[in-house]
Amino acid sequence: MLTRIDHVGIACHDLEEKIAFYESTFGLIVASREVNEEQGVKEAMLHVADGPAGSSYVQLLEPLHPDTPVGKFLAKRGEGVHHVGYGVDDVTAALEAIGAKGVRLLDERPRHGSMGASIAFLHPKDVGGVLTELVQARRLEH
Ligand code: MC0
Repeated sequence: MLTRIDHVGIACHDLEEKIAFYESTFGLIVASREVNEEQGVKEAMLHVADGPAGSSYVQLLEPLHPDTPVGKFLAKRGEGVHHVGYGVDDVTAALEAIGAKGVRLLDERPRHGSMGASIAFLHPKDVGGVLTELVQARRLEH
C-alpha cells in the first residue's frame, strides 16, 4: 500500500533560516514553496532523491498562526520532526483500508497538499506517536 517515503515534515520557527541551513549543509534544492491556509502553514519542499515510485523531499513547515497544528506542536515540543508522509497510489482507497483496521482518520476525505497532491492524516496516537500523512502525488500530464 505504501510506495515510498514522500517526505519528512519538519516544524520550524523561521522557514527562510531553515531553508538556508538545508541548502548550505546538505546541498538540497527547493522544489516548491506554498502557503496552505487550510493547514495553517507556510512550507517548502526540498528535493532529496528520485526513486522508481517517485520523488522524496524534506518539507519545512512554519506556522501561519500559533493556533494551528504546527503552531501548537512548536509551543509544546519545539522544533523537530512533525510528521512522516508516505506515498500511496490511491489515497481514498488507502484511507478506507486503514480506517477499517481501527486507526483514527483525521481526514475522512483527502485534502489539498503540497505540489498538487491529495493528502490525508492519521491520528498520531494510533500510529505509535507518529503523525502520519498519506500522499497521492499529482498525476503529471504526458
Ligand atoms: C500533536 N500530537 C502529536 C503531534 N501533534 N504527536 C506526534 N506528532 C505530532 N505532530 C499529540 C500531542 O502531543 C498530544 O498528546 C495529542 O497529540 C493531542 O495534541 P494537541 O496538541 O492537543 O493538539 P490537537 O489534538 O488539537 O491536534 C493534534 C492533531 C492535529 C494531530 C490531531 O495537529 C492535526 O489534525 N494534524 C493534522 C494536520 C496537520 O498537522 N497539518 C499541518 C501540516 P498528549 O500525550 O500530550 O495528549 S500540513 C502539511 O504537511 C501539508 C501542507 C502537506 O504535507 O502537503
